[in-house]
Amino acid sequence: MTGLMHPLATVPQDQLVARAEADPHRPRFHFVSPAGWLNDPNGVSQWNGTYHLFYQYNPEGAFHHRILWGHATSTDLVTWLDQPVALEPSEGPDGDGCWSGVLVNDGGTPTLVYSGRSGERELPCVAVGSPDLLTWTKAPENPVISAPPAGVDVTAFRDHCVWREGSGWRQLVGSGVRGRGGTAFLYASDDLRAWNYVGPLFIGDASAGDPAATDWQGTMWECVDLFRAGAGTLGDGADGGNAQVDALVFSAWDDGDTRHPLYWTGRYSGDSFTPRQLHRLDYGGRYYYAPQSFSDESGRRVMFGWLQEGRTDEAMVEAGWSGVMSLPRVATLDATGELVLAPVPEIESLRYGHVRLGPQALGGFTMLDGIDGNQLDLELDLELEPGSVFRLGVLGTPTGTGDMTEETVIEVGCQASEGSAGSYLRLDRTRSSLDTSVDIEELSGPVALPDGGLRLRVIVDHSALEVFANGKPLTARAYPTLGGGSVRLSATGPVRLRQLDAWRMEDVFDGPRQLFP
Ligand code: DQQ
Repeated sequence: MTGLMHPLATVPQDQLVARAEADPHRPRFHFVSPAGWLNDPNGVSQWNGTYHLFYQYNPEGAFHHRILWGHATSTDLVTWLDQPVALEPSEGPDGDGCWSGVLVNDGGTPTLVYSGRSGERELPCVAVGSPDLLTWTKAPENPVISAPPAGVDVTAFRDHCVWREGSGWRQLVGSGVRGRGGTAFLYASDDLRAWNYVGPLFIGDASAGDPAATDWQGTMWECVDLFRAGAGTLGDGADGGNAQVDALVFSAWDDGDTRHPLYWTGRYSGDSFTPRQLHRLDYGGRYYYAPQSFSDESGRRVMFGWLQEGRTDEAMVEAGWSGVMSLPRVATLDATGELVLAPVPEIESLRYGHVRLGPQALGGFTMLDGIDGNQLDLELDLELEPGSVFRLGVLGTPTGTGDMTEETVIEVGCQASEGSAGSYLRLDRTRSSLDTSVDIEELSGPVALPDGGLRLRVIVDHSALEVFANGKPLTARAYPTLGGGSVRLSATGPVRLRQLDAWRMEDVFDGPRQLFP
């Protein structure tokens, strides 16, 4: 621990875990840090069968400062075991923080590439792990790249994507070219220590579109993540749907503002990426930030993201914890060349207390009897007629008159006719909480409803909410004050519920956790 305590470290460290555990908003089947602050997923991987989740961690309190790498392992992607802190700042290039990075297999040696922070400077560093990945030794060569590319005025320079290519290594470092847009700089190396600058993978255009738009590219790209997404279309129809599609995922950042995760589809070849289409990765924007993915031993592309808080900095500090890791998601490519996201099926092992409803027509409010609470997994199969709207209220507190004092509403609307506004998914949090200090901004995005068909998955874990509508995710946070967990359905216009399956979900942590396990 640092000798000097941060002014926000107002909760004594020995009380942080108990404080965090007592918070009704704390998720029980999503990964959260033992207490204190959590942000980006790092070094996500599977090594000899075991899944590793490292994360940006401040055990001093629920604020972003002097970041370490927390570490947890899992054999099933469901339950997690806390492991000792993997990386901690030390005198040198990471003296002020061990920021985001990745894990690679260097000929059998687990190796981390991360951003060391010293003052305002962030530079790539390397650490080598013991065979069990529990102890890490920093490379004497750190920083392994001594400065951003010469002659380029960069907005920032951090976060890494590293892969084996041919007989060498390649690395992307997230950045932005001032006055132009976000970018990822490409480097090559034989040994992960000496890197040659290749060039920008490509440079985004920050002047394209409205900076307030939900798909604005930002002035810097954080947490760049390049991977082969599968065979599909690059969008021009000329490829017959059989083109190799690569995805470049990044988190659009601007001047300290974490905006939203986006991805380009296109083709990585040679030393550059030819972008074809830009998409939103999650309609929750900053509530699913800094995602990182890996290919697991079965070949699935598994992705984690950071669910930021929607409450004030003071409320986080008071709560003793901040930040939730998303459930791991599998990413696949659909026929239109867009990513489809779904929680890994392993999560279903937490389900109990099954209730089924349908088939039936929906109209006014239908309460979901037999299932309520704030740890739920709901699967709905619906059919919407053009112009109709379906609503699912969760985390509701009944008043006794049929109304809800608090309620978080997921809404899906079906396009009325050709040429009218398209079908959409929307989250209405205006009545989520009586606490007026929490964020209630509306979140939404387009969703295709072929023949009116909608597969909706809604996962509620206290303040964490993950919604998937025909594979389009919307992640958010909600902070009801009354503790209600009612669920109800309603529709305007003809909506048919083919089937609803609902389950309660088990906790994944038992027993008290430790800040430093
Ligand atoms: N958070 C990290 C950075 C990254 C940002 C610092 C994204 O490495 O750019 O904790 O949330």
